[in-house]
Amino acid sequence: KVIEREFQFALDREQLHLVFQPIYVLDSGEMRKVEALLRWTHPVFGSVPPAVFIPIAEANSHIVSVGQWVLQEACRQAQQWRTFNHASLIVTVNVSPLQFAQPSFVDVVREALYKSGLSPELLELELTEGAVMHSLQAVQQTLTDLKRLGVKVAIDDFGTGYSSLSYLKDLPISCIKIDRSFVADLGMPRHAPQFALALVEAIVGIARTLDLDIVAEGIETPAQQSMLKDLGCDLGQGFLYSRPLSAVELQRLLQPLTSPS
Ligand code: G
Ligand code: G
Ligand code: MN
Ligand code: NA
Repeated sequence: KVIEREFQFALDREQLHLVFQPIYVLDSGEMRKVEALLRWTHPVFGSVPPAVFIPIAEANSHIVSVGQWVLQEACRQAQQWRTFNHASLIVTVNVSPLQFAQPSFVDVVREALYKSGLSPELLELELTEGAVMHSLQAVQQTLTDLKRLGVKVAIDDFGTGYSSLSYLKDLPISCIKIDRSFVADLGMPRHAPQFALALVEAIVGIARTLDLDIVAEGIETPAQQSMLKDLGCDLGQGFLYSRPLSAVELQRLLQPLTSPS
């Protein structure tokens, strides 16, 4: 209850900020994307995890205005990196089901791009299966409008929802993110690694056929990395490579040769 009330003020009181976790091409080590992740630092409670405040903000609709801010801030930051270094780094932004269902959603995305000057193909929206399956007909129109705008769409936490797989071929999406629970099971004898292997193999096969990017989330060990590479997964994200970084830390990673100021 207190958390709920306090979160209403978090944006106005400038208690929210974004961190960015790199996503790498597994073969070359090139940084291809960064995922923007929301953080809330309360003056008394300290750092409140998104797993706590996102569901609250979703329940009271506050996520809609906060989500708009996240989009604008992520686009602004991505454009800033682009102007003085990395030309083709894609920023990915998590979009909550409620935010995605707003009739104004595509306009909000368009405005974030316009205000920041970011090129649409450098923005990718991460949607969960739940958001996509919620109202398939409305979703189809929104996804078509986003595609026309030039923005990419990824399915986040893939494999954890209850959806049929056939929607993948009917919807204009560009990327599948394999949920980190399956990555965690790889190479862990007590966690049904056979099933995780078969599942990742199947997802990679589907993604290949549909010409989608495939990102494995939550890679923590070299063993997981090498299994995922062998399975044909192109992109990876996780603590093995980098935790989520502040904008300044990420910028340093992008410009290792710049002299200190
Ligand atoms: O950053 P962390 O791994 O703690 O994120 C926990 C959860 O919060 C994840 O499911 C993530 O997708 C979600 N999350 C993080 N940032 C955002 C955001 O900006 N918007 C929405 N809707 N969810 C987010
Ligand atoms: O639901 P979503 O996939 O958006 O969740 C992203 C969250 O996953 C972020 O909060 C991030 O901190 C977390 N995360 C990123 N890499 C790893 C990892 O290697 N292991 C674990 N356990 N969590 C990770
Ligand atoms: Mn995500
Ligand atoms: Na994710």
